[in-house]
Amino acid sequence: MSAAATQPQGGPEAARLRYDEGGLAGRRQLARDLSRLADASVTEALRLLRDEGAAASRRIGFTGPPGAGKSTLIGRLAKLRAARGATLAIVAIDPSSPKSSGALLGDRVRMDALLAGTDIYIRSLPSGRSADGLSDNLADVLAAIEAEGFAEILIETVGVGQVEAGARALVDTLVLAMGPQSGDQIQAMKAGVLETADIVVINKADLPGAERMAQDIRNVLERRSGEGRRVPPVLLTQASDAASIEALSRAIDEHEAWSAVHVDAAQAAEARRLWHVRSLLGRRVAELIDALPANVREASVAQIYRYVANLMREKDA
Ligand SMILES: Nc1nc2c(ncn2[C@@H]2O[C@H](COP(=O)(O)OP(=O)(O)O)[C@@H](O)[C@H]2O)c(=O)[nH]1
Ligand SMILES: [Mg+2]
Repeated sequence: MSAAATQPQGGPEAARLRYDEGGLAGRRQLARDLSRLADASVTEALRLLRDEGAAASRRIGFTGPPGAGKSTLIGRLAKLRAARGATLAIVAIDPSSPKSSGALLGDRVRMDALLAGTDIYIRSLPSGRSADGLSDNLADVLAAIEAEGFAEILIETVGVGQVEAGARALVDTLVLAMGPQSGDQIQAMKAGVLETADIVVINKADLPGAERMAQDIRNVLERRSGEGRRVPPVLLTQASDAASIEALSRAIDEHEAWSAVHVDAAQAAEARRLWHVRSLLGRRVAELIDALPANVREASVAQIYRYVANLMREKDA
């Protein structure tokens, strides 16, 4: 068989084949690509991009305040879903500055221990200079992992109310995880994250106040639900309670099934591509502005704008 004939053409089955064929070599290549992406210029990132023809991975995002138990939940969910045969990658965005990366390291050590012996790919990303708690190059990284043919990508982001609406386009299912502390709850309701979440999780159900908080949130969500709008389920989870993790996993599957009927896949894919382009352009403009010569920096706003627009036309078009 020719090499071309063995190239899978898309669809989840093909993705799995491709992943299996890639095996360890594929993983090593992916690790190299991701390391290169970590400090790639936009031009390099575009060169590394392999978004054409890749089957889409199911992307499940987890957001919520630090300490809510996102890493713990993701680790357990990943283990559960991998056991069903899904090829899985985890992307964890590091909220900390380089100085305090101890927290991330702790996460990684715990997650690695939990997932030892499984086939799950884990990658951490620094949140970079973006203010929204997302990594600058998250879209690039997700595209690279997707091109490797993983069936699912679990993404841990931080912060409540910081994931901007556009970035919502990067994931298929967004899980908001909180602990039973009322501070988180009030913050979440203010920030309107409840509206963007597909599933709400009150983790640490073993702690006091969890049940009450879940009920409060259900009330808020039901009051806000409009005609024909989906009301996100509110689940109670506890890391040590396997049944609660299974229930969360089922809720994710149910959201996928709901989306298959109610979400226009082509439109969602388009929104995702456009968000990616927007992210690349934002970084590209920042690169050009950072490198402006001194004499241009002193010019007026409109002049600098035209200068940068011209640079882009010359160098990028
Ligand atoms: N009591 C209790 N603690 C939990 C539970 N899930 C996670 N934790 C603990 O909460 C802390 C923060 O968890 P972590 O997963 O790192 O939270 P993240 O910052 O949201 O990723 C860790 O010490 C976990 O062991 C739970 O269900 N109950
Ligand atoms: Mg974490």
